[in-house]
Amino acid sequence: MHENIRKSDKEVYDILLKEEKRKEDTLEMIPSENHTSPAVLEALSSVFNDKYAEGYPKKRYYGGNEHIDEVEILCQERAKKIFAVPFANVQPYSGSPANQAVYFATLNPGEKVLGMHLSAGGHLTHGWKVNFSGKYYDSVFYGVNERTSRIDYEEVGKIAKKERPKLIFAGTTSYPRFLDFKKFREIADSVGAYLCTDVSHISGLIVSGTHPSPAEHAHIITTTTHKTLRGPRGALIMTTRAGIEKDEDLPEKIDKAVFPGLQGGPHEHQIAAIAICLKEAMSPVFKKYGEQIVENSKALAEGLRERGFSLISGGTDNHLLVVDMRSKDISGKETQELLESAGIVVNKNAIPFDPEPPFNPSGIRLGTPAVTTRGMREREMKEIAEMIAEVVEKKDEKTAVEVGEKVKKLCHKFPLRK
Ligand code: DSN
Repeated sequence: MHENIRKSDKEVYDILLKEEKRKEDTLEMIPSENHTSPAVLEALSSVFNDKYAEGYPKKRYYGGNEHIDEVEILCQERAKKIFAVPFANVQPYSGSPANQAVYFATLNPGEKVLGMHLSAGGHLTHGWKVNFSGKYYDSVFYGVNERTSRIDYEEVGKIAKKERPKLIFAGTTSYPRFLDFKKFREIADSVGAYLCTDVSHISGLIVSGTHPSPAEHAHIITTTTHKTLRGPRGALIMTTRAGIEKDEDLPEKIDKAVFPGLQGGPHEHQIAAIAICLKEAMSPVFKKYGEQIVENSKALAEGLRERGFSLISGGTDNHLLVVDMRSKDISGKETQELLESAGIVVNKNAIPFDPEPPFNPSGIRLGTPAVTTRGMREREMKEIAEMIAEVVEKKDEKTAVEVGEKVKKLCHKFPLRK
């Protein structure tokens, strides 16, 4: 493996082998990460990398793009089919630029956007004040209900009526419950706003039928392609039929916002890899994978609850859990560090209404997409819940290292390279 890298750059080769070993030997439980297929990784290192292709298929600024056009059109067609939408731009480099392009297409600087507050589970690009979206646009927020930790749609409606945003983002990074896209659309319609659903975290669940689709409700859909969708790093921006009914120029505005508004040459190796991941996601095997992600998430939730952990909103409908570590008298940061010593990779995370600062928040976020890719099921989730409990209850490095041996054994039963 990697013979060319080994011959040409031993330093990078050695680091790469260490990263491969780290992945092989640890449980990846960050909900936004996954293990991509060899086909996706091969496409990323293919000759598609070499080509400049500013513009769009059949309208490029450089020659020699006949095959690049073929692969980009194939990717667009697959995206439209799998998400049941009439238009897709497959060029965004990643999720943040995809959302930035949505702002360019729908708002003028200074106009108002309503998004979910970061501390309640939203994303930086949904209006956070230190992000471009909060600096160059007038951002206001909705959160979750303090008692239930769930979105209170009536409250979101009231905020929308008071603030009258021109764009509403419905999308989350650490919200364990279904999103009600129909209700979001009613709210958007009540103030004449565009509704953009950023489904980056859940797009793999949507295409496998385990989370309701936004296709009938949103005007615009954005998603990264490397989370539950299990593809390369990258993103898609799609407009729905409703989006085009609201604004027939929306597809053109989005294309122009991506190029030349925001980006230069598209990463065609990334686009080829997205095309491959979309084909993989159309298979019955992927449907089962999506179902198993959610089954595993529920099993992990049950295992943790049985061991006395407090879960934000009481449980999960999707691929992730947010755990309030105050239930075990330990901070999110300390939990992350101890679990990492045991080979369980998680991220510290704010909980709704967190009294602690973001660098040392009260919670952690756990997700099942990557361990499900390894083939693990409910039984292993119960085992993982036990191991997490052992580490955080004992709170010492020695236990963490001992549990680390069990983690390694479990990982080796479910190898990444089969
Ligand atoms: N960084 C991503 C996540 O971990 O959820 C969001 O962009």
